[in-house]
Amino acid sequence: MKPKNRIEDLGLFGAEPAFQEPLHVGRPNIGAKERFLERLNTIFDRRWLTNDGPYVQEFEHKTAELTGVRHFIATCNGTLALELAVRALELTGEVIVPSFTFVATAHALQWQQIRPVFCDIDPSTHSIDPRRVEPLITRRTSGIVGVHTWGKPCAVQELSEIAAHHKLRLLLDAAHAFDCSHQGRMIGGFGDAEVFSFHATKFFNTFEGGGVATNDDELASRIRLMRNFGFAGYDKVVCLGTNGKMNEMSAAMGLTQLESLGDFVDRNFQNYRLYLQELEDLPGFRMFRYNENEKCNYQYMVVEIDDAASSLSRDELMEVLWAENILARRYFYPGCHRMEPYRTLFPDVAARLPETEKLVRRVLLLPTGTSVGPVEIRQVCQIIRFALEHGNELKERVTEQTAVKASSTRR
Ligand code: T4K
Repeated sequence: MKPKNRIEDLGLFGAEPAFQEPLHVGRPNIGAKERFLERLNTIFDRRWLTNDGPYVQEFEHKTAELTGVRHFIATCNGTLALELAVRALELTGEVIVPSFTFVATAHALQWQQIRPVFCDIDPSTHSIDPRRVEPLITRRTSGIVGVHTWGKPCAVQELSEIAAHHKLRLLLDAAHAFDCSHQGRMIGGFGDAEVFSFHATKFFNTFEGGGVATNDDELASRIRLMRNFGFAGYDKVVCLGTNGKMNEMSAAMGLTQLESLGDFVDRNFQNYRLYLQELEDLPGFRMFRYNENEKCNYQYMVVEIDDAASSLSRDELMEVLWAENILARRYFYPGCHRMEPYRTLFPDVAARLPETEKLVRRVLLLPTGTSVGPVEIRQVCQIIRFALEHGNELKERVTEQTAVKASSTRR
């Protein structure tokens, strides 16, 4: 990999991209492949593929232990886990939720005819701002959903107090926060229940998968029933349910990945530190910081670009990076409230989400995880630094290029 030291070295102007293979945000962590394959063989030998099999039970036991909860119910994905928790908690009417989240958080509510009432975020944490929750509570409100964005715990104390005071349920979307802690307690045991995602792109994956963690015995048994069509035994259905089961292959992947968790965190942490060291002094750049005194998976490398102080906007920089095969992402652009069906259902809601509106235009996620190391990160950072140091020149060149293209099309 050669450094890009001249404008004409950039992929944006037709040069070879810095990376032959795309550098993704969310390239899966794999772990010990041989251990997984051994487990796969065991699955075939046992001929037990799904429906609360031995690997799922072992996986639930281990994840309950790791998250410090009495019950961990494994599911086929995080979205289904959210839907099950919403239903089992008997949420109805309106639920307060941040708009700055993956759209699954809002969909899990709307899917069940519950109105997501979008709340603004605290710009310093990127999570729901508890100070803005109370004004949104109405007679129809039944709960609050907080999201531990990027794995950094949201304001669980404040949200718990508000929920208790107004007799509301508190559900936490912990999709990003597996193996993270808050004030020394593992994420999983806060609120009425917490929901994890084990999607391929997550720090810890089971191909597709998820789970609900809770200390509420009754809620846990309701979710277990609902996860399996409401069956309480052969031929006996006791409630409405769905198919939210995790299969044995996913659980085998989960058990294998649990054995490598420490390695995943170490790599992410080293990557995080290197990005900070390389980029934190850039004008207009704000690096999202984790609390290093807590357990954290460091899975998301998040920067904010303030175009008033930086020579390139977030989108301009992203274009430069994509042309180098560095597929940086702008999660959760444009915000749930600007996606359908919410955009049509609640056309005026953007006005009360100023911080969300600002953040979706600034945020950029850079590649990290076990498929990325110091060599790649130094190259990514060199390109970012070079592009920002030559931002004006770069924009002029793009304008010239566009003008040339336009005139040749006219001809
Ligand atoms: N709540 C929150 C706060 C969430 O962030 C999510 C999911 C959920 C709930 C719902 O949980 P799940 O139902 O998904 O378990 C991705 C993921 O698909 C999604 O799981 C995740 N959040 C979200 C933040 O990111 P996309 O549409 O950006 O991902 P995708 O699948 O295009 O993957 C990103 C990049 O990763 C790809 O460009 C290529 C690379 N990749 C992806 C896969 C699947 C690979 O290299 N290998 C792979 O196998 O949403």
